[in-house]
Amino acid sequence: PIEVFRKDYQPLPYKVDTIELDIQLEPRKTTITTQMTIISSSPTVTLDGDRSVIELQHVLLNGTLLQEGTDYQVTASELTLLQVPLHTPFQLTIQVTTIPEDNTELSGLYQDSSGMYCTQMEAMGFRRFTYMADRPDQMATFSKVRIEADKEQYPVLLSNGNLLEQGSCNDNNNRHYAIWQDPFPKPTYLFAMVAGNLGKIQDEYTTKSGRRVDLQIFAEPHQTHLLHYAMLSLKRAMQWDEDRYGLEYDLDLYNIVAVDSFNMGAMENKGLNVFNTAYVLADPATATDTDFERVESVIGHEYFHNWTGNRVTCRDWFQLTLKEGLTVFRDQEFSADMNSAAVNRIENVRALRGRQFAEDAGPMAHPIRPESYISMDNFYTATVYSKGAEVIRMYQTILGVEGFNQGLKLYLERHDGQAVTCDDFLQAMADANPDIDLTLFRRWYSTPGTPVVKYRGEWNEDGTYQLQLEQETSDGEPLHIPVAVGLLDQATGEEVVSTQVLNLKESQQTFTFSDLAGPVVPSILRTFSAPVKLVPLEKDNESLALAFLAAHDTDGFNRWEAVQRLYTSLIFQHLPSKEESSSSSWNYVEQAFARTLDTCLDNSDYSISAYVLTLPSESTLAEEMDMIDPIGLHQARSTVKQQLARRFESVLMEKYSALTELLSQTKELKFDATSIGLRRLRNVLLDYLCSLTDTPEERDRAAQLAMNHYQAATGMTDQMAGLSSLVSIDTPHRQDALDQFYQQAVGNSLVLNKWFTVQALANTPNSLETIQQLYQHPDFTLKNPNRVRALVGAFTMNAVAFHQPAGYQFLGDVLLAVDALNPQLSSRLASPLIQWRKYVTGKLMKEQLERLLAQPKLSDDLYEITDKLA
Ligand code: HT7
Ligand code: ZN
Repeated sequence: PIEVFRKDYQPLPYKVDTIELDIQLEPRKTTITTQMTIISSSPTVTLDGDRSVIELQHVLLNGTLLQEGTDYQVTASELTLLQVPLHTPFQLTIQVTTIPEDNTELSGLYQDSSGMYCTQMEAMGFRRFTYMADRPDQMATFSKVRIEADKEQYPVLLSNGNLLEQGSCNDNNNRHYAIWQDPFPKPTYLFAMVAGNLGKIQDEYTTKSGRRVDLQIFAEPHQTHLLHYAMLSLKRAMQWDEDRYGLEYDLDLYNIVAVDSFNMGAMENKGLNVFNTAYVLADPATATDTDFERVESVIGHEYFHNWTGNRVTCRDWFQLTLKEGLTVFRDQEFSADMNSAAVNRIENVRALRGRQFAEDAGPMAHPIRPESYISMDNFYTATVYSKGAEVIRMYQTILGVEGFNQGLKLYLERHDGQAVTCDDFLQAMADANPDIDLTLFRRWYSTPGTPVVKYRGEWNEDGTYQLQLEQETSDGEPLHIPVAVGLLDQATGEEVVSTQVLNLKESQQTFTFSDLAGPVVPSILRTFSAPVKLVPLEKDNESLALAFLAAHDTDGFNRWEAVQRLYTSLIFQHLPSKEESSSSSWNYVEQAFARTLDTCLDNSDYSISAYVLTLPSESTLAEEMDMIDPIGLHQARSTVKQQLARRFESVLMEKYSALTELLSQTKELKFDATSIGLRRLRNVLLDYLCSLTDTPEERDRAAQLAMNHYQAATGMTDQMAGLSSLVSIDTPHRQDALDQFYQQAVGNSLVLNKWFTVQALANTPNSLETIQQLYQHPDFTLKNPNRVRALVGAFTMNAVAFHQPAGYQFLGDVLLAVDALNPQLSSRLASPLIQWRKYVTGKLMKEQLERLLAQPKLSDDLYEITDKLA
C-alpha cells in the first residue's frame, strides 16, 4: 500500500476543461465513452483509473486512435499518454466498460438491492468509472451527460444540473436516453448519475431573489409516502441558509434519490444528492424521533454543502474538514434553530465524547487536517467531521456571530468556484476580523489529541477572584482555546458574572475578576466552548462544587455536565478495582437526581431533564479511564442505574404515569420539541424502572411494564423503547414481542434493521449466541451496509457480547467476510478492535488484528487501520 502525504501536494501540469459522457447502461457490461478537452503544459498526461473494475476499450487523441505501448501506457491505477500537444487544447476520447452488478464496494457505478444504478464518487470513485484526473482541484464543466438504458426497467434517468433532452432511442425502441448538463464546473467527486424504476414526490421553492426551484425526491415506488418529512426539511434548510447566511440555491432543479445500499449517510452531488434510505425515509409508524431528527440534519447537511463544499471545494483530500467540519457546524446550527439549542448541544457533545475523544486517544489519532493516508476513505472520521465542526464553532466563539458571518461571507466571495485550503478559510476569517489575532488558532488544524484544561480558583478578600487555567496538548505547545466562563455567588447561587470568553493562549494563564461581593463558584467551559477535557487542579471539593452547579448554574449545558460528572465519579467508585462508594458521592447524585425528577414536569424542558437523568454512556466513561475493564465498567454503570431505580422507584413510577397521561391527551402523534421531549423523558424513566429485575416479582413487573409500553405505543419511538427494555428481561413476552415486531417489519428494510439492532444490543447472558444466530438469518446480508451495521455494528457496542474471546473471534470472522466485498465497511467495523491497548482484554483483541494482517488479500482500507499494532 502507498502512503500519500499532505506535504507532497503538487498541482497537475494539465487541466481538463470540459467533459462529455455517454453511458450505455447494462448490468453485465456498461460502456462509458468520455470526451474531454485538455490543455497541458507537459508532454505526458497521466489519468487515474482502477483496472480492477474498468476495462479500457480504446483511446483517441483529436480523433486518432492511439496505440498502447507507443502512444500510451496503462498500469493497475493509471493511464499515461506519452505525447500530447503542448499548450493547445486537444480532444481526448476514452472508452471503457465496467460491470456494475459486480461492484460490491459501492464506490463508482453500482447497482443497489432493487437493481437501481447509482454512483458514489467521493472520495475516489470516479476512477472506478472511467479514466480521469480524479482529484478535487480538477474542476471541469460536464457539458453533456447522456445516459441510455432499458426503458421499462429504468424509466428514470438522472444526473447533475439541468435536463436538456430525453427520448426513445432511434435504433432500439426498448431503450431510452436522457441528456443532462451542469453549468457549474465541478470536481469528479461531485458527479452523479442514477437510473431506476423510481417514484417521486415534488414540490417547489422560490428563493429570495425569485428563482423558482423544482424539488424532487425519488425512492422506490412503494416508499414515496415516506418522503414528506425530507421534503419539509429541505425547504426549511433552503429558507434557513437564506435567513442566516444570505445563501441561495443556484440551479432550477434539486433532486434527491434514496438508495438502500450506501456506505455512508448521503452525498452532496451537485443538484443530485444521493441518500442512504435511513436518512431520508421517515414516517411516524416506521421512524423514531431520533430518525426524524437525523433526516432533518442530514438533509440540511447535504443542502448546505452546495455552498460549503460545492461552490467552494477542497484543493486536496487533506483539506476535507474545510467542507465537512464547516458543513457539520452549519447543520448543527440549523438543527439548533429548528429544535432546542441546549438539547442539540448536549446531543452533539455526547456524540463527540463517545466517539471522537476515543479516536483522538487511539492509534488512528490525527489532526482535523491529516498529514497522510493510505486510503482516504478511512479519514471520513469523527475527528474530521465532529472535531472539525468544534473548530469552526470556536471561530464563532472567538469572533462573535457577526464577525464569523463576515468571515464566512468573505471566504465564499473570495473563493467562489475554487478549490482551496483550510489556510484560505482561516485567512478569510482573519481578514474579516482584523482586530482579532488568529495566528495561534491555526494550530488546531495540525494538532491531534484532546487537550486537557486544568483550573484552580482563588477568592481574595479584596473582592477579586483569580482563575488559573493551564493547558496540556499532545505536542506540549499551547493552542488558542476559548474558555467561556460565568461566576455564581457561593451564598445565593445567583449569577454575578455572566458568560465571558477567556482566550487561553499560553500554557498557563491567570484571569482576574474584580468587584465581587463575596466568594464565587466558577462555571467553566460553558456550552462546551472548546473540544477539551476540563479537570480541576485540586480534586478536594470537586463534588461539592459540581453539586452546587447542578443546582444553580444558569447555563443549561453546564448544569447537565455537572450532574454527568457526579454520576461518573459514583460509577467509577463501583468499578471492581475501586473501593465501595463513598457516601458523599452517592448523596450528591441522590440530591441532583431527586431535584431533577421532582421538577421534571414543571417546565417544558423535558428533553433536558431526560438527558440530566441519563447516565453517561459506557463509551464516554471508557474515555476517562487509563485502562478499561469493559465488563467491570458495564456492571458498575448497571449497579448505579439499579441503585437509583430502587431508591426512586415510586417517584419514577409516578412521573412515568403522569407522562403517560400527558401524552395520551393528544390523539395524533406530534413531532414538536415538547412532544419529543415528553417521549424521551418517559422512555428514560421506563429504562430505569425496567432495570429492576433481581427477583421473579420484579422481573414480572418490569416485563409487564415494558410489554404494555410496547403494545400501547403510538409510534416507533415508544415501540422501540418498550422492545429495548423487554429484550433484556428474561420473560416469555420477549419472544412474543420480537415475533410481532418482525411481522410488522416485513417489507420494510429499515424497520427490519431495528429488529436486528434491538437484539444485538440486548443485555442478556447469551446475547452473543443470539447475534451469531441472527448472522445466519435469511434476512441478514453482507451486501447491505445498513443491515451489517444494524447487527454487527450494534454487537460491538454490546459490552457483554463483544468483550469476550468468542466475541472478538466472531468480529474477526465477520471482518474477513466483509472485507472481501466492501473494504470501506470492514475498516469502519474494525475500529473497536484497534483500541486494544486501552483494554484489559487487549491481548485477545490484538490477536484478531494479527490474524487479519496475516491475510494475503487484505484491502488497503483494513490494512491501514489494523497495521497500528506496535
Ligand atoms: N461528503 C459525503 C462523503 C461520502 C462518502 C465518503 C466516502 C465514501 C462514501 C461516501 N458517501 C458519502 C457525505 C457528507 O459528508 O456529506
Ligand atoms: Zn458532508
